[in-house]
Amino acid sequence: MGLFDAILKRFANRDIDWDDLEELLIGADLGVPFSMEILKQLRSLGRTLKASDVLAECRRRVLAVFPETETPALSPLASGLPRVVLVAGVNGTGKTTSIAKLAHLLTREGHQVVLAAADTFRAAAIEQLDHWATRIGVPLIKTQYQGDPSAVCYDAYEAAAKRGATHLICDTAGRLHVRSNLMDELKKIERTLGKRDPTAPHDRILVVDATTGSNALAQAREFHASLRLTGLIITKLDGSGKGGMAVAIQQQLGIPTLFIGTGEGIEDLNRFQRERFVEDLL
Ligand SMILES: Nc1nc2c(ncn2[C@@H]2O[C@H](COP(=O)(O)OP(=O)(O)OP(=O)(O)O)[C@@H](O)[C@H]2O)c(=O)[nH]1
Ligand SMILES: [Mg+2]
Repeated sequence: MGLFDAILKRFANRDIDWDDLEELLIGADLGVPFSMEILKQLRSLGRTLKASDVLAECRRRVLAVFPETETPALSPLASGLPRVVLVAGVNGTGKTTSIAKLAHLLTREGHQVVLAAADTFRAAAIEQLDHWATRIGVPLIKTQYQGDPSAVCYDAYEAAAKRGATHLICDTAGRLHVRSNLMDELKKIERTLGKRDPTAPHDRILVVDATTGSNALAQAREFHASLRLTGLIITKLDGSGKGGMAVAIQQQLGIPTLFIGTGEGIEDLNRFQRERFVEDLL
């Protein structure tokens, strides 16, 4: 049940109860500050509100959080050099799968993608990405299990540049945002890529799982402190999570959601469209 249905159901035949409404807004992962703002705004109207007043205000407010964007995310660089996309996140959020879907999406749009298997930490991770790369027909640069992730990215950049690829997407091992040694490894990858192109990595994307609720905000905050994130992929929106964290993360950290994942299949990734997203969220 979406937030709108919940509000309609609860306040259909009675006046708005502010505590109830606060609980619903926060329960939708919109974030405390944002929920408080909406409540304050509604209260300031100073009259008896109907559920429809609340819905209209929520829709207006949520839409306004997301900036209008002119250029699509991950457009090829004007220089013709590979656009380097570093993908990170906690364990199991859907990084590797999302990278495969993203490579497929970009390929379908006519771009040339190279993948780097920089998760050398988990033995099966390289195989997993290799399998996807073969299936979608994009080159994968890899090393042996427990190899140096930075070295893989460096080599992958060479390969991507040589092929004239438009995009290099680097998969990384899942890591807990509270483990500083693992966060340092990401920074090392970043520095290594910067040796080949001082403007790389151009995108530092965090993958969050929609079903983790408000913990996604904590993850974003920590990864942002280390990596200065440029965007978000929200996965598993086919599950119970509605993606309210996109609002909280955009509003509190200024990080835009770029893509959303809605399944385990290769086609199940879409560019973020704010109107559509808000409709689904509410
Ligand atoms: N339902 C659903 N499942 C997804 C989605 N994205 C990924 N998954 C599943 O989530 C599981 C983990 O996906 P991975 O891509 O391996 O996640 P990861 O972040 O690379 O995991 P680690 O490398 O171990 O940190 C797999 O079973 C995927 O099929 C999605 O959008 N919807
Ligand atoms: Mg992975």
